[in-house]
Amino acid sequence: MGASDFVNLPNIGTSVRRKEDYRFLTGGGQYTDDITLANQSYAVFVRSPHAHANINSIKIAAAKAAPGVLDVFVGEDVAADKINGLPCGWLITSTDGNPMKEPPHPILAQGKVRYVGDHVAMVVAETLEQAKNAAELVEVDYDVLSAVVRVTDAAKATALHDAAPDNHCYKWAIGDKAQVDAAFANAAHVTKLDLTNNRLIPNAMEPRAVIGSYSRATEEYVLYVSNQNPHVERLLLTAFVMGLPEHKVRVIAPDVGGGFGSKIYLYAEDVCLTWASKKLNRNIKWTADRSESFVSDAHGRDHSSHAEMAMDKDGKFLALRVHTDANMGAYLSTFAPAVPTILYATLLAGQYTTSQIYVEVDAWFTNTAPVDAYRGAGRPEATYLLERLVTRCGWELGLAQDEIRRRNFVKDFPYQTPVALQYDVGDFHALLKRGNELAEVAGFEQRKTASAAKGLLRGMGYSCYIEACGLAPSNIAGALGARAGLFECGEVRVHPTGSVTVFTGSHSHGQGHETTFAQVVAARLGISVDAVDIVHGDTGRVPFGMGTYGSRSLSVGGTAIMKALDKIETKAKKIAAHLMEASDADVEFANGEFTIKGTDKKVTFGQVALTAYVPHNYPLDKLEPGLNETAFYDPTNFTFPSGTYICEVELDPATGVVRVDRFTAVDDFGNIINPMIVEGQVHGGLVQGIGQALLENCVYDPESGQLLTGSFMDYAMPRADDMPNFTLDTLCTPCSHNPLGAKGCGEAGAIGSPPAVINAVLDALKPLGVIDFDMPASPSRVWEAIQSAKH
Ligand code: MCN
Repeated sequence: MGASDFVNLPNIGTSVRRKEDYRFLTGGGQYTDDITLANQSYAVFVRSPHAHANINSIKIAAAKAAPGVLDVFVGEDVAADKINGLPCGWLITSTDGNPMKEPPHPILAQGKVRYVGDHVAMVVAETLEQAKNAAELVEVDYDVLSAVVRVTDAAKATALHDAAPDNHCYKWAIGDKAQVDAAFANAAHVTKLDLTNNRLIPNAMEPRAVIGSYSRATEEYVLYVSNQNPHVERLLLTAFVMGLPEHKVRVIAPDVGGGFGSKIYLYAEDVCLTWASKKLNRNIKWTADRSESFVSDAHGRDHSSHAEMAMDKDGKFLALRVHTDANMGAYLSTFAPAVPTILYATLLAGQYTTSQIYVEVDAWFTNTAPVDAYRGAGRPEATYLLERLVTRCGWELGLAQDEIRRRNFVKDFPYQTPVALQYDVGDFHALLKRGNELAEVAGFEQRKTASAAKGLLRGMGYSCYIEACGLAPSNIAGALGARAGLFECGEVRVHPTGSVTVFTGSHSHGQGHETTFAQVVAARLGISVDAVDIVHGDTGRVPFGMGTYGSRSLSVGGTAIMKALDKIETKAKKIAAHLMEASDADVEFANGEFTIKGTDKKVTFGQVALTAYVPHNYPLDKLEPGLNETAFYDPTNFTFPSGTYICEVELDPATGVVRVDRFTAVDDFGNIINPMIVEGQVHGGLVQGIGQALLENCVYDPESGQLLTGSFMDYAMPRADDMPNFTLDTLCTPCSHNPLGAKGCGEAGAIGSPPAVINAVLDALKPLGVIDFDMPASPSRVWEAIQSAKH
């Protein structure tokens, strides 16, 4: 079925209420920490208080003797059982001929700690209280070493790893440097900008949690874990770390209270608890407290970049040159190398026809928590850089923010960028036009005058983003050097009474798949949404899956389900043909009914389902009973959502307080299954993006390497009263290569919004002489910028 037929089916494009919400709103959700297994014990981790130190000794005798303690483990215990370090590095290949440095990432530290929060020992006791008390008795003798936290200082700092004496991890580049340099040499105007993309701490509402369980009877492990991709977690755990046969490990990711990318990797705690559950023959639970989450969840962003745009005299972009230093933290996290490379540099063409682009990335180790994917992963960093630079180009040439963009938009599709991606569809002019209308741009000057009358400044900022999601086409990822393919799996099981259970490799941790995937199935089969259940998050029930990240679930996971439905329809037509004594080729299926063209014969989907399992006069020699199909789907391209975001801020120059007064977002997500859920996704993304731009900032002390923003007292999360009422709209150019015509929507808000906010802040501050500013635009930082511009 093609996208144009699909979109006209009942239930598609309808704001069906979320099926999962009754469970969540009535306290019926079951998160990992809600699960209590028989004979359950509790783990507590002893973590490094230092950013960088050699470990002289660890004394555990007193802790072992403490009441209720089952055992205390250190790095040597794990190593003695031949447990490998966490997997890293295999996603990309460096491009300068020097192999990427992939130093070991031990499950528990061995001889050295490299960031505050690094795992030193694990205490397991009968109760959580006892485990906590015993952890206090573990004595670690450290020799403190000097620490480095900023990428810009990394090259000259004390080495974290023997394998990387200058703390350099890898170099990666894309584009033709010689051609870019030549274009710069002939440019009428060059705009330059230095930018920092601030480090963020993910802070999902549910902290990470794990239960390790082992059965001596079946020799099987079960790992309950708050995770976004249980099959990948199992693969990494068994094949890369523990050397276990995969079929002996079941990973269950039950209800998960948000992940935002921070729960796609295998963490040390997951391995420790799985390993120790067999050693102690006990079920063991660990749940991070909020302070632990701050220091030990993988962080996001943390780029330092220099960008230059070469233009002709009319502001037409000729070439873009970017150098980025990316902070990888103390160890290379599992998916981290892909973030500042294939997910970042390939997006730097943006919505524009810049014909030459060269991007060079250096990745560095520092004494900070490992950095990995966080909502958008690389794409917010690319969009922030490009959209800040484009606004600056406009200022320097005296062109309005929308005009400089309009002059450079891609108009013809498909469009091949100079940095690997091929955009299939889009209409950037239409998005900008609609954005300008909804944002009431014509009335801006009047609003600015009204603000001025109150002693306030007003500014307006644009961001026209495009992102690549629906990760991933394995062929494109492979061509970019990725050493792993990606696809998704869906199984559709039709029951005899015509209800349906779908097993999907996608994992919902807030995105509403139990509703939207059910809408897709109900629409195709002509049954009610309530007759469809979606099962996810359990390697024991779902055949296989690559999980949820990169806004891929609908376009990749949903399409896998569509492919399984194609097979269901083909087989169901055969059964219907048998029932109606006709040829398969003459059977048509629509609205839950099978008919024979030109006759009044018909059978319902329910009749066919029953016949599949309770065959009567069934042609068993020609047709198997049952109606249960599985499909795997690997797309041929990414999907490319795009949008125009326009932010208007009001700023008090006396206090530096910035208030977002208006925010308009017009997105193109292709065909939409559930507008209400999509709107919710956009709201969430916008709040995260505006949070990064105004409030959130992870700060390590540059001398000691201590995390200074280690609680919500110091790390400012966005709250409802920091946000305006958003003005939202969507336009649609259907994705050309999936049968849903859908593009991803889960990250767009976080990708597109930060530059819109900072461009607005700078627009307001420009009259005071402030022309550059790094996120977050917190009151003290804005006030300081105003003061320094005065002197
Ligand atoms: N959808 C739709 N029509 C479209 C596109 C999507 O109806 N054209 C629906 C989908 O069916 C799905 C939801 O919108 O119910 C999001 O779909 P999609 O864009 O495919 O994104 P994913 O489901 O793959 O979610 C991943 C994305 C990412 S990468 C992050 S990070 C993120 C996000 O989703 N983390 C989240 N949104 C989150 N929302 C919550 N509540 N919690 C998180 O951790």
